[in-house]
Order: sequence, then C-alpha cells, then structure tokens
Amino acid sequence: MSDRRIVHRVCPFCEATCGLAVEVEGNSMVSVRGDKDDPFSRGYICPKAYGLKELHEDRERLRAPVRRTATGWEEISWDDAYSEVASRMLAIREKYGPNAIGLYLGNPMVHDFAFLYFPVLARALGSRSLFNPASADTLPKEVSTALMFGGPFPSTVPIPDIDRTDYLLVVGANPVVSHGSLMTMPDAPGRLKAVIERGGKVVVIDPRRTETAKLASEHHFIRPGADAGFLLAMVHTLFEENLVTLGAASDIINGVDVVRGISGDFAPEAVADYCGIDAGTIRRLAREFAGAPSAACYGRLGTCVQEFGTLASWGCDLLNVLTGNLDRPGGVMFTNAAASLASLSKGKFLDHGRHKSRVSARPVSSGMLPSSTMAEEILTPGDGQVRAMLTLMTNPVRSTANSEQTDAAFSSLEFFVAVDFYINETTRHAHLILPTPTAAEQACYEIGLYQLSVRNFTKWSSASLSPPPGAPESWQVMLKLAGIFMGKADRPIREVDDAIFAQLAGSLTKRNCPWPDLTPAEIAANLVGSAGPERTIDMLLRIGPYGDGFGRRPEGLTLAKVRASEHGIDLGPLTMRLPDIINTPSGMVELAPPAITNDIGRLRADLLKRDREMVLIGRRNLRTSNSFMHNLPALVKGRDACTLQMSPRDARRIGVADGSAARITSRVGSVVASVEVTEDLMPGVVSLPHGWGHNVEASQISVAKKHAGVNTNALTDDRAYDEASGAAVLFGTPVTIEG
Ligand SMILES: Nc1nc2c(c(=O)[nH]1)N[C@H]1C(S)=C(S)[C@@H](COP(=O)(O)OP(=O)(O)OC[C@H]3O[C@@H](n4cnc5c(=O)[nH]c(N)nc54)[C@H](O)[C@@H]3O)O[C@H]1N2
Ligand SMILES: Nc1nc2c(c(=O)[nH]1)N[C@H]1C(S)=C(S)[C@@H](COP(=O)(O)OP(=O)(O)OC[C@H]3O[C@@H](n4cnc5c(=O)[nH]c(N)nc54)[C@H](O)[C@@H]3O)O[C@H]1N2
Ligand code: SF4
Ligand SMILES: [Mo]
Repeated sequence: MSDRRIVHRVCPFCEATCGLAVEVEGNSMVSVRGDKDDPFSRGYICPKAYGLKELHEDRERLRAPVRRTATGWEEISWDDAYSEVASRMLAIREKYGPNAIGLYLGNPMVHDFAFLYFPVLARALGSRSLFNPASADTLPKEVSTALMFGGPFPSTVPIPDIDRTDYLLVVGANPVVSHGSLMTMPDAPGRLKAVIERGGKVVVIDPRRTETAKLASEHHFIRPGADAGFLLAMVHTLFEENLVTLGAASDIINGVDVVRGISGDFAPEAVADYCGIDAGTIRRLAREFAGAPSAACYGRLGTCVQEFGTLASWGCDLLNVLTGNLDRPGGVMFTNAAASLASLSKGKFLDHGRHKSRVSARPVSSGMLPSSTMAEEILTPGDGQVRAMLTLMTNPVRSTANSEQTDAAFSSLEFFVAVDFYINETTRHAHLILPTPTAAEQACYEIGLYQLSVRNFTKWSSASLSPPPGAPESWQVMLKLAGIFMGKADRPIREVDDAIFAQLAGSLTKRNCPWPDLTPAEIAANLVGSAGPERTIDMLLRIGPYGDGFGRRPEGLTLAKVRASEHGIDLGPLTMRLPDIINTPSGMVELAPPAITNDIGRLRADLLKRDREMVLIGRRNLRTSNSFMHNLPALVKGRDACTLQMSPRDARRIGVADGSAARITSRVGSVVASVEVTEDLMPGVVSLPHGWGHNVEASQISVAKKHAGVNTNALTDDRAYDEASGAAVLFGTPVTIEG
C-alpha cells in the first residue's frame, strides 16, 4: 500500500522562505512543488527548490562521519568521531590556550535552527577566534543600523515595505536573482512587478544591467564603490531644494544639521563624474524619491562589500529618514517577528571594535572577527596563533577574499573538523568531517529570516524524511560539541540542553519578557517533553507579540498552533513601531554617529582621485547558491554560468571576443576565464561570479568538477576592507586583463 503524502515546509536555499509541498513516499522524496496555499509565497518557487531532492539523493553527499588517513577517507562511527574531536581539540586548547581553536559559522547555518546553539558552543570553546561570513556580507549594514537605530541586529534593520511602496530605489542588489536579502520575501520578481503595475516606480543603481534592472522602470550604471558619493548627492539635493521632511519621527531624530553640513561637499555636479550618473539625473531621482507618496531605498551586497560599505549603507537610510519614509507604510518599517531573536539578546550592539584581531588589528563585531583575517591568524606564528579549526557549513577556501591564502592556511592546520556533507575545496583539508543530515531530514523554523520579513509571518517546516538510523540532527551535533568543550563529553545531550534552556528561560524572564509574573519554572513545566531548538522557539513564540503568554492570552500563538497551520500563518502587513525599536544610548535615531561620519574624509579624498583602474565585481547565479549546489546536475546543466562579463568597448580595447580566454590579475592572484561580451556591463567594470573553481584534485564532487568554473576569490584582496566596519571589499577589486 502506498504511503504517499505531502509534507509542507519552506525552501532552505535562500532568504525568500518560499513554501514547498514535498511529496514523500516511504523515506524518499517523489517531487518538490511550490505550496499554492502558503499565504506568503502563493506557490512561487525558483529552480533551486528542486535541489532539495537532488541534494538529498546526491551519492557523493556524506551520510556518516569520515576521517582522513594516509590512504584516503575512512568512514567512522559518530562515537569515534566525537572521541577524536574531544581528545585532539582539548589537547590543543590545553597546550596553546582557547584562542588557538578557531570557529567558523557558515551561511547555510542561517537556515538551520541549530544556529541557536552557536553562542553556547562559542562560549564553551572560550575562544576569541570566531568567524562568520558577515564581514563578506551584511556587516556594514549591521554597523550602520546599530549606530543609527540601536541594536541588536537584525531587529533594527529597516525593511522596505515593498507591497505598499510607490517608489523603490534598489542600490546594489539583484533581488530577481538573489530573491532578496535582509528583506525576506517570496516571489521577488512578482512583488517588484507589482510596484510598477500599481503605478509606482522601481529604479536600479548598479554597474551591471541586472535581471532586476531589466524589469525595473529605470536603471543607471554606477562606478563600483561610488554609492556613498551618489547617495550624499541625493541628500545634498534634498537639503538644497527644501525637500527634507522628517514625518512622524521628527521629535526623535538627532543629527540632521550635521548631515546637512556633510552633504554640502557632495553637490550632484561635484559627484557626477565620480559616480558616472549625471547631475540632472541625481537631482531628478532625489525629487522623485522625496515627492513619491511613499518611497524606500534598499541597498544590499553592492552597498556592503565595497570600499565604502558603511557610508553607502548609511546613505540609503539617510534618504529614507530625511524624506519621512522611516516607519511609514510604503517606506521602510520594522518587522514584528512572532518569535523574536531580540528577546534573546543581552542588550545593545556595543562591542564593535571592542577588541582587535591579533595580526592586523581589524575590529571585531558582535564577537566575530572579519573572515579575511582568518588566514593570517592561522599562518602568523606567535601567541594566540590559530592551530585548529572547527567549521560549521562553510567553504571559506572559495568564499573568503584571497582564498588561495585561506587554502594554504587550512592545509597547515594541526587539526581541522568540518561539520559539512561534502568533501570539497575546504573540507578536503579536514581531519574529520561530521555530516549533519540534509534540510529535508530535519524540521526547521526560519527564525532569523522572519525577523526581516516584508510581512509578519510564521511557519514551521516539518522534516520530510527521517535521517539515517543513529545519525544525529545538526542541533544535537552542536550540543555534543559544546558539551565536549564544557568538559561534559560523557554527559547525555539532554542534560546539557536542559541546563542551557533553564539559563535561557531565566535570563529571558528577567529582562525581555512582556509577562512580568512569568517564571522559568512555569515555562519549564509547560514545555516538558520538548527539547532542542524546538523548545526555545516554542518559548519565544509564546512570550512573543502574538503569543499565548503561557495561557495568559489563550487565543495567542503556541508552537502547536503554528505547526498545525501547515501552510504558515500570515500575521499581517508591517506596522509602525519605531518607538519600540529605537535602542540607541540617546533613545533617538542618530543620523550622524561619529563612528560613521569619521570616515567621510576618506570618501572626500576618493572624490578627488583621478586615475581609475579596471575593477572586478561579483555576480550571483539563479540556479545555485554560493559554492555548494554545483554538484547537482539539474542545476549546473546548460550554459556555463561562470564567465567573465565585460562591455564591448573594453573587449575591443583589450583585444578579446566572446568565448575567448582572458587572464585576470589582481594584487593577490591571477586566473583565466572565458569572456562573455555584453552591453550589460558598465565600461571599466568586469564581472565574475563567486563560489566556482571546483577543479581541485582531492575533493569528491565529480559533477562540480565537470562544471568547474574559476575561483574569483583567488583575485579578491584580503587587505582591502571598509574602514568603518572591517568588512571585506569583494566588489571593486582593481584588476588588469590580458587577452
Ligand atoms: N540564486 C542565488 N540567490 C542567492 C545567493 C546565490 O548565491 N544565488 N546568495 C544568497 C546570499 S548569501 C546573499 S548575501 C544574497 C545577496 O543578495 P543581493 O545583494 O541581491 O545579490 P547580488 O547578486 O550579490 O547583488 C549585488 C549587486 O550589486 C552590484 N554591485 C557590485 N558592486 C556594486 C557597487 O559598488 N555599487 C552598486 N550600486 N552595485 C554594485 C552587482 O552588480 C549586483 O547586481 O543573495 C542570496 N540569494
Ligand atoms: N567574491 C565573492 N565572495 C563572496 C560573496 C560574493 O558575492 N563575492 N558572497 C559572500 C556571501 S554574501 C556569503 S553569505 C558567503 C557564503 O560563503 P559560505 O558561508 O562559505 O557558504 P557556501 O559557499 O554556501 O558553503 C556552504 C558549505 O556548507 C555545506 N552545507 C550546505 N548545506 C549544508 C547542510 O544542510 N548541512 C551540512 N552539514 N552542510 C551543508 C556545503 O557543503 C558547503 O561546504 O560567501 C561570501 N563570499
Ligand atoms: S527563491 Fe528559490 S531558493 Fe529562494 S526560497 Fe524560493 S524556491 Fe528556495
Ligand atoms: Mo550572504
């Protein structure tokens, strides 16, 4: 008898959280479709969703721990793997101290609620050598929003109210391909088209005429890195033409005059050549933005991983605030998540720059060091040198700046444990690989992404399949590793989990709880039988803004109710909540925090620079995510995605044609890529996607090897960073190109 059934979940492959209807028979997947009854995504999916099945079925994906030996990889039991981690890691910590062990939390962990245990693991390890991709991604936005609105990230990131806006200015983001980031929204193409269909406007500022630009009302090329100048020229116009309106928030905004003063040097006429957009256009865009009934400026990777990332991220929000669009429907607003991560936070985002990296004195942020300092921390001898690494779902040998140096660093480690399910460019250096199950085999709640959503929304994802017998889920692996570093390797996970939960419930009822009479004992009593991240999420839902308050508001949400609504629960459009959000020391929105404006001098100097080199930017591919979906045949078949795009004018000058090979050289390295000539690139700019370059002997990803592409991070420079935040400059790398 067939036991075919449909299991509902969200897709784990990007930030859009599209609902999936996964058809399952026995313990295998039959099909993956969009869930038409999901009120948020309404059936929308992109090609990556099918990767859920292909990834699960990939024969090269590891199902059991493996150990590297002189004669190759050998499968071992989970118990043996944990014993080896304990004996080697604890010996290293004993010998060199805790900072000798580095811990790296990779991108896919965002989609795995095991990441709730990251702080526990990091604390147990006791090391300052903590890394994540934020410094190659969100960090400038984290710093600018924390300084302007207070923290903690991500609860104070203003989200474009895309479904109601009249005017969306997209600066350095390509949501038609990326499907949005720091802006959780299924069906980005549909939502963008809807802005135009209801009479609004979408304007894209990007050195590439992107897929989003092609759908937009208007697109302008900008020279990479010039966004802060461009945005300050828009701000200049607002002041000069008396277009500044602060709206409802006017009594709680500090620093308007300081911004007026700063923008004085950035007249559109002074910035036009610098950014490549003429002064008349800059003025018109500023007038349109200010004149629209509602408008939102949205910047993403192109405004972050560039030379002036913090200033550009700040510039986007200056526009929003100075035109009265902060906390207004159709402007930028703050999500009110059903399970709030902010309630877990101990307070404000204050530790930016509190300590510096050992080798090159780069600032730490939220406890994390910039990922482009990791290689030098491993390679540079001295007290505090990193000798061992524990990585959690990351491929830094492809994703960090100057990744050839990262490669050398990882090959030199005394001990390296990777939580990962592929033997790829990074994990081939591991001594042990611990493969946690695929997303399809685990339940999930996208707690991080629901903090950033364009509607308030909540949904539980059930596991579609069961993991192999005896295989732990990722949260159990995290807890086990934490237990090892706590010296409790021999204790049951359950005991460690209970102790952690009791602590969490204790501090939550003391600090951030809307129900003053709620006690940890009452919480514990209500959640008997529950464990792991599920228990934490239940608690957060129940004390949250829609929660049942553990019976105090019986109609409110519990995890059981969320689970029972298998298509998800729509909690409505974003609402005005600025006074609840502001968490700066002054209690005001800070428009001119010194930690940001101190960097203006560097921007002014850049404005005067005359000779500009050719620069390299990145590109994302619709069918894959970062580096890890290239072993899935359906997603890599067809045209080569990893080409060097350049304008016809540059191709003529360099003497290359479509399909010919070109050598690209930067300060740190050199690669050869196949040229794609296209009018879509601004002259002076070339584009190569990241996450490729799979032609590495010791990896075991045969499909990816056949579609190897080249590694753009062999060109990006670990020494190039945004001074205000410490984030890597991945877009705008100076290069020379030869045919
Ligand atoms: N299909 C797919 N989706 C993804 C991913 C993926 O790999 N594949 N990755 C996910 C991840 S991890 C993230 S963080 C998000 C990122 O989401 P996005 O930021 O939307 O993605 P990108 O394609 O990197 O968009 C950055 C844009 O900035 C432009 N750009 C480069 N330099 C500059 C500059 O100096 N100024 C301006 N104005 N623009 C510039 C680039 O041409 C590009 O169009 O996407 C997520 N979604
Ligand atoms: N030049 C350039 N570099 C970039 C970027 C760019 O635009 N240009 N983008 C940056 C950004 S925004 C980001 S977020 C980073 C991303 O960089 P990383 O954090 O390194 O992420 P991935 O490249 O996706 O690598 C993910 C790893 O996790 C493993 N993995 C994936 N899913 C699972 C799972 O469910 N279980 C287990 N056990 N393992 C899993 C994969 O096998 C892979 O090894 O790259 C950054 N690097
Ligand atoms: S846009 Fe594609 S990858 Fe992103 S959640 Fe939706 S289906 Fe998954
Ligand atoms: Mo990212």
